[in-house]
Amino acid sequence: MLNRRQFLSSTAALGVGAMMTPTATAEQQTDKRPLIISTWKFGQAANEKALATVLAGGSTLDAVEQGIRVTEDSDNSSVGLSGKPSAAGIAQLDACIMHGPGHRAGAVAAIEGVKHPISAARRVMEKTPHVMLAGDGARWFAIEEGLETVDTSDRGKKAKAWRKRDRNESTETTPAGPDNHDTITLLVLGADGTISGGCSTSGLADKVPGRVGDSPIIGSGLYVDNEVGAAGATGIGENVMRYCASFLIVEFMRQGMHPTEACQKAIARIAANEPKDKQLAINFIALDKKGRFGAAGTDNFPHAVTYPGFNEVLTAPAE
Ligand code: SD4
Repeated sequence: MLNRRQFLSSTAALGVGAMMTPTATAEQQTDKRPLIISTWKFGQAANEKALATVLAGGSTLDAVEQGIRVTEDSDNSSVGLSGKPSAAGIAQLDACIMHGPGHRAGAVAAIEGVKHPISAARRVMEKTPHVMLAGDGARWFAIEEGLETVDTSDRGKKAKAWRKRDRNESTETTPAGPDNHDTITLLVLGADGTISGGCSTSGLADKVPGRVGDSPIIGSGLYVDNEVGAAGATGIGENVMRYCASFLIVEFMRQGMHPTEACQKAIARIAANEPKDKQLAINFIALDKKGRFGAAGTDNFPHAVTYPGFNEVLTAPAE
């Protein structure tokens, strides 16, 4: 159950008229399917594609992949090839996908020059006996699979340019800077109770080449348990992956917590272990098998919620 502050924040984000629309917001629950939740305002376009995919007969897994591809295609600074580069001037992308039935998962980490890392992650899950491929091997696999790639032969030139620049001129080296990180994480609950999820990111801007964040790590940036629900993260991966936060949220939901409460509880657990003045910059979304959904963040956290008849960006107030 939401407290009054959370409820007001959700309804304020909807606008006055929208308070009269099918109000999953009062209880953050709906019996409509598919139910889709994703991170940030840019998640709304991804949700719309995910919804259209299911309505056209696609699976929840198709919905995750097609939805996330929209964000990977869009011109933004934190997902896909338009994402801000690593310290060596090259975008290294992380993504994973998970499908509840069979507890299946696939991931790619620090992959370069691949337009749709989420599709590469799905191929890893479906076409290999492995869960994660990284770096050059992941790129090689994506090329073998015929996925769209771009030329990366200028990486040496880019790295050289980076070494020459005045490093003090960049503010992007601050890991918690406002525009240097974001991730699309998207969760779908289907009509038959199937749950799928995925996430995709370029990670932190100016990261040390080879750095891998939480996003492709099953249990950290994403976790799906078809009996319980799913959770996903965005924010500074180093503050998520040391706590297996998405797994933790699903386990809290297994104990009966509402997804919102489970996300809040994960933040509280992490914050209690970290220095008081540390900027955590972590945000979580979750949904459960009953169609309850929620989010929480250390800052005000916009997230997109979509189901037939409802399509809004809600804001979870800072914890
Ligand atoms: C990472 N979690 O690589 C990602 C970045 C992110 O909002 O989501 N930032 O650490």
